[in-house]
Amino acid sequence: MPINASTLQGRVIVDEMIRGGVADAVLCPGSRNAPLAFALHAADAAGRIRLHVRIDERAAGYLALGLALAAGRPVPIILTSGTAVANVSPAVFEANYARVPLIVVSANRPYELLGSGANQTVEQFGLFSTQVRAAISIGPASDGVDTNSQWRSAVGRVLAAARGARTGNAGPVQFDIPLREPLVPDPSAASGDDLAGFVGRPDGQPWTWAPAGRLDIPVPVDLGLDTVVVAGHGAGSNPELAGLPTVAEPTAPRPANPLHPLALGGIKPRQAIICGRPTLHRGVARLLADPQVRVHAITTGPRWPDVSGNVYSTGTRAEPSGAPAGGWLAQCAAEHRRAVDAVARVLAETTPVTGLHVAAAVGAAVAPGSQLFLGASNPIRDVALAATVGADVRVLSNRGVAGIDGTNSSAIGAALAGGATVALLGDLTFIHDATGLIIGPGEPRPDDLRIVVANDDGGGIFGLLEQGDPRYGRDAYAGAYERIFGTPHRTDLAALCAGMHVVHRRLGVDELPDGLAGPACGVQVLEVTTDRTGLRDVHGAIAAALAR
Ligand SMILES: Cc1ncc(C[n+]2csc(CCOP(=O)(O)OP(=O)(O)O)c2C)c(N)n1
Ligand SMILES: [Mg+2]
Repeated sequence: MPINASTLQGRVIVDEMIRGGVADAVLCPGSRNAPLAFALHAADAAGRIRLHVRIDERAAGYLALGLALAAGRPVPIILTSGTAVANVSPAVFEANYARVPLIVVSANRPYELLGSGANQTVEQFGLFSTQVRAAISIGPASDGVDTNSQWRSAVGRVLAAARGARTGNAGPVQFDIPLREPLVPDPSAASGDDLAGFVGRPDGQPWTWAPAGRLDIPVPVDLGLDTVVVAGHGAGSNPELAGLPTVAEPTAPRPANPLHPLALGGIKPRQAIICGRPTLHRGVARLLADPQVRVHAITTGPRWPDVSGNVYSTGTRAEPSGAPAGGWLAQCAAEHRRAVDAVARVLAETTPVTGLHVAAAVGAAVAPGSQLFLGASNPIRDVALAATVGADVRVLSNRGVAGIDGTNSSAIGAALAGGATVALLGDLTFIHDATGLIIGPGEPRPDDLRIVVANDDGGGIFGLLEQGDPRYGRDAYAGAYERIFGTPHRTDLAALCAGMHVVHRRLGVDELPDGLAGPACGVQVLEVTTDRTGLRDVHGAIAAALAR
């Protein structure tokens, strides 16, 4: 009995993705995507791919993102039609701006049903608009028509676009596949890997070999000017700049010559070299906006950041001339020390435990060789300000659009692909992705993921922004601040974790070193109670200590 067309299409697409380098795939249940689901299950059983099944598409999208981020290879997420597709939008946005090869494989109704009122049928092809590198579709399979090379070459285009093979710009891709019924294999049809003659290239090769190229655009930079490097998210490695004082965000390569972000207030650079995309510090933003400062932007892809419109030159690599003055380097080193000491002194003198204390403890305790996944909002800022992270710890974070969503899922993906991982996140970030903690029986689970939640019962960051300034929000609109920005939730994290069969422990900040050193036991949540009411004062005290 011949294999029905949709079943064959599912098998060929999965086979070609594996040949093209896909090692993990995420699947959410549905009927329309059943041919792909069967094919993925068979490939997983044959040991050709690792399949992760999840219920919530938003969480699943972020799981795929975390897997792709840590593994550095494309990860497809396979979805049914309708709102399922819309639910991966957050992960697609993040993948776009963080340049992560996430492939949304959206099963569709045959296109002639669009607009007919057919159930669960929406205009989903092209839904992601400017957010994807490419939106690619293939026609529905038809019995007896040889479309093998069309399908396999389409998979090749999808993978090349996701990797940025021809652009230097990896990112998300939509692969929309209309599927006709029957959506299940005929019971008497041959085994799960029979391709009915729709075979790939010999020796497991991909149909189209498309190696990823690199952009190489040198720009001259005179290092004789007093220069700082600001290394942001997605910064490549720039050995030619290693000797320069560098304000590095936690996800940038660890600098040889670090400059604390608060040290910028005490120096007067003439030149700044942006590497990657800075996202965190207001002092950096002020420096880059200063018209007296010559700004170069060095990025690995086709885009470069220029928020204030002040960039003087841009390329993918600096071609240096001259050498930094010894006095300048000494001054930067001294300001760096002063800032590090001021933060440490103020934290030692502050009684309520803040996220800064937790970040310092986590940074010191992360085991060498493991990963640190940082949540948006204060945790990544706290690490930048108060923590020293070992050079052999790989730091990851969703800084593309800095959402507080999907972080548990991303950290789980990173741990599944990259091994032992500590995640540090805020309480709103944690509960926002509660469904991300659900890992069904039999699904691959991280061996060692410790999610540290700094729980200040709300959004502590707003206390540091204009909204939390006593002159505006906090006092002027009594009562409003806490409800509309603080957003306390009183969630019982222990009960939440219990419901999802996730180990939960409540620790004091001084117990974190032990909590992070103990033996691996799958996914654990380590909750530390923190205080956000005094956060603004702590930051004020650090600024005052530095001004002295
Ligand atoms: C999806 C999304 N919604 C809203 C925001 C705006 N936002 C930024 S930080 C923040 C509060 C985060 O609170 P929490 O995770 O507890 O960290 P904390 O600020 O307390 O350290 C919010 C709501 C966002 N970045 N992303
Ligand atoms: Mg919080």
